[in-house]
Amino acid sequence: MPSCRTAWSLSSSLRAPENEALPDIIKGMLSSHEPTTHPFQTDDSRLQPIQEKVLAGTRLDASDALALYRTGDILAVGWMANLVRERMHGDKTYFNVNRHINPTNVCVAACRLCAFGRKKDAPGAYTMALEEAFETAASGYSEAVTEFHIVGGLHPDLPFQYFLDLCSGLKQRFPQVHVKAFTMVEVAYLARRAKLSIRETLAQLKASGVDSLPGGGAEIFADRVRHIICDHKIDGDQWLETAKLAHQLGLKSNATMLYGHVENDEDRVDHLMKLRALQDETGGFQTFIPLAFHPDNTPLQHLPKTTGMLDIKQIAVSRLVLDNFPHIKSYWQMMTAKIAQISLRFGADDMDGTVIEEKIYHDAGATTPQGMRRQELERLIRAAGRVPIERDTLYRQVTRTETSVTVAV
Ligand code: V47
Repeated sequence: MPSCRTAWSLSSSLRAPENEALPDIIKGMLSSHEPTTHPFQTDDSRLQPIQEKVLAGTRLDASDALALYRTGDILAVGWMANLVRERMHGDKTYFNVNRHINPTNVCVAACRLCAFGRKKDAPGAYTMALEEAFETAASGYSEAVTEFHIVGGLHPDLPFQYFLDLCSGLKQRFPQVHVKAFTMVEVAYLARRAKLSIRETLAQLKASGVDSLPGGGAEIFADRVRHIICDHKIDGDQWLETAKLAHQLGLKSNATMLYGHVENDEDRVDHLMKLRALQDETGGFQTFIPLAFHPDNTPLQHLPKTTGMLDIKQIAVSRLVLDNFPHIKSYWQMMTAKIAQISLRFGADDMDGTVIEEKIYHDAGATTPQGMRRQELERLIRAAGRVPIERDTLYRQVTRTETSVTVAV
């Protein structure tokens, strides 16, 4: 076990690096917030060179990322991630008022990671008629939502037109609401079924009202892992290529990583590095969301659940490695509100939203509530010593009065 004890304190020359090493997308975000200046100590000498890089704003490499996963010193990793988080966002912590809509759970993929998908004739299979999806969109909390988050199964019979009509119908009825819809996996499947190129499929979705894409379906890019957890999905390269095409068409997207199943540290590092490389190219990712695997009711239910230690560490490593991603989200539905709140001091700057109705994690045994009110999200953020900022999907500040919702542009 490494035994060198190092005292960490920020000299003023290191505290405000010239930002030369930071990517352009991030430079504009650097906050005037004064980062933590108290000394910090670690017994793990592997973290010393990483600390120096973080202080200087130098990019971490794959071996640094591995060392971060392998250290037990979660406080040291968290301290560094928090420093980066405060450089970028100060105390600001984002959340949004959104509604999830899952139009169908019918899915041909039968991924071992999933408890949500059903075969067409299986008990519990459902597909919403368009009117039903519109009613779902309108139901729930009376507060005006700013985002519909739409994902579903890979349905073998629903025509592409259903998805175009779903988005254009939502835009007609709720013109002010941002439509964040369809994972890269769904887009690739729709393209195949409609016999269109992925670019043309994305262009038609955009024309019908899709404003951006969620980050799901990325799982873990490594083939070895994908063969075990989701062998009928597009592979990692196809996921990345679809994201690249979306970004080229001007559609922002998020990216996820499903962790805590059969992947190892190297697989996680590989996943982060591939996302970072694509972001260098396109700048189209807004937010990274690590998703903890929930094994209940899946074919992998013999696997243990993730621990709090891994959940927090995953947030912190993501913040440190993905230096070109503006935001790291701790999705409270998946992490629990308590862990998500703590993660706001370990690198996360976003907690996601009100959600209202969540199916994917609850089918897999999640015990979190289905939704959370805006006031409760704000309370959790304030109790973490942070400043809650309601945002829209594009991270513009939302201001509410009794009668209006205004987005700063
Ligand atoms: O792609 C499925 C994951 C994802 C399980 O972009 C599971 O803002 C854990 O991507 N245990 C869908 N995870 C959810 C998603 C998401 C969530 C919140 C915000 C955003 C965003 C995106 O859920 C799937 C898959 O990776 N998933 N089953 C499971 N048993």
